[in-house]
Amino acid sequence: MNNKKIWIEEKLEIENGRALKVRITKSLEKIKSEFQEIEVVESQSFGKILLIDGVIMLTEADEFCYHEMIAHVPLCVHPKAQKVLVIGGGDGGTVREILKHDSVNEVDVCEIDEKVIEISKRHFPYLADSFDNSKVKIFCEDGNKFIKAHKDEYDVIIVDSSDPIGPAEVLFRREFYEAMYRALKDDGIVVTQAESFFYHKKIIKALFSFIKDIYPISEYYYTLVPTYPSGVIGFTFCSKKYHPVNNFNGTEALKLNDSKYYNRDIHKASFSLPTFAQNYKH
Ligand code: SPD
Repeated sequence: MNNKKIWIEEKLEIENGRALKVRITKSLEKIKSEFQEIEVVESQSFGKILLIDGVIMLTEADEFCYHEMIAHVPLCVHPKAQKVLVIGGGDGGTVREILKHDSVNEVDVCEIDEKVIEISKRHFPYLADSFDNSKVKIFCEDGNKFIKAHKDEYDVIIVDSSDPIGPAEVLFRREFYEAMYRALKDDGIVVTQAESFFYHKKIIKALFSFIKDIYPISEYYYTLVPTYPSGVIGFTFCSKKYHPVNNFNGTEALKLNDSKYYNRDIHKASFSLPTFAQNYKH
């Protein structure tokens, strides 16, 4: 992106001819890592924006809608999550939310691209400073390889990935979900970024075609993020024991007193899908 360009236009194969356009005012930094192109721009209405390969990862204005929901939903269902793994999440927003749960005493972060962490520390310290917490251990490794080396270890695994193109493609495959199952303790929960029910029916259906064979409980929930394609993004909820609504008593949720999106009602409501999307997980 150069300084003459005034719009970000996200055009992705998976968006099927649709694009999101955001007016930018300044290019702040752009680097090419071993894996991808990483950019930070200033925008007219959404504050700073982090892009990877031209795709919006987060904006300052609405990142909380995503990070609160990917972290608090599993951590308010699990009765005592102590050890948590984040795969991806190099901006630090998901870790910031996980650290709000007192039961958590270790957060391992497996981010393939150390440059994402570096650039986030420079431009989004209110997210990436979470990596300096003594409970956090960072592994700059391939998540697909990392997960195979861990067994019966995690209470909660959160996959905060980009889209299934490029380095994250492998994170949408059956073998990766099987490996996460083995890395979980007996009552563990996995939550993964799983795209929009408006635009990505094929991706969601493909995920559930194998998730439901692997995990006794598999559900889909969503959040609203204006700067993601269609304004909606969802998550898989894969669990060995706890159901996200039936085993949710709200006690942990009540302790979160600075959330801007997440609350007990949103937790339950986010699992209620529009009629057209209800069969995507069958
Ligand atoms: N279509 C873009 C989806 C990106 C989801 N992950 C963003 C990372 C924010 N921590």
